[in-house]
Amino acid sequence: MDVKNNIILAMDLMDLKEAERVCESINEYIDTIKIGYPLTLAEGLSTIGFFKDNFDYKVICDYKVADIPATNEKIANQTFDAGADAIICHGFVGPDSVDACKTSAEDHGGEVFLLTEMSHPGAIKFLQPNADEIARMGVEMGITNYVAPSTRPERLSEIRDIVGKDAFMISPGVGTQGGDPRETLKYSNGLIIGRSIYNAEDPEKATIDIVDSIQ
Ligand code: NUP
Repeated sequence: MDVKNNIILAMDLMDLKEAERVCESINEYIDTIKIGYPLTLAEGLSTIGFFKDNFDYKVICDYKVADIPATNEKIANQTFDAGADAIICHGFVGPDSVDACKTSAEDHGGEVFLLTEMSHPGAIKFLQPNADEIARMGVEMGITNYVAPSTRPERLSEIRDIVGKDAFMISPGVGTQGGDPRETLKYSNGLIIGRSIYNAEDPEKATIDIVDSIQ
């Protein structure tokens, strides 16, 4: 996936009109948006089509799919049928569950991102001890897109070593959660940024500042 300015907007505002206003103000700097449960549950699955039709964005659905294969397949099919370009799935549920999302993505000409380790402090307890294994599973399964935490550059580096230089890795945790954009891009291909942009007094200025800081 090609991401303009290496920035993916994490749009977790839950009012579509407000989300639209933010997107209008920063439209010239981004071409990829990530939506998750907050906006989807508030405004519906049709938000995917809204961003595609009105902004021509690539839409990554952060549904962290983590169920049995049969249910993962249903979730992923719904997501791609609604127009998503990619879906994020959890790895801890194991290869069969991940494969259901991967197969759905392939059937729809979409992409799957495998979530390895998460960016929040609590991820250290259960996810971090297994994240390398999750990444290795992804490699064995032929997965080429990964999500890994910008809040822990040393872990980003280790996960990059596992998935290899050609894998496409995107990283949440930039800004509000403490991750540094420049440091993150030493290992990662894209920054997932939400609150630092959409909660900023001036989202356009916040975006320009980030773009300038990574030049
Ligand atoms: O490990 C993860 N951490 C994380 O923050 C995996 C995620 N998908 N996210 C998501 O990235 C989170 O749900 C939010 O949508 C975004 C980060 O937003 P912010 O901290 O920049 O506001």
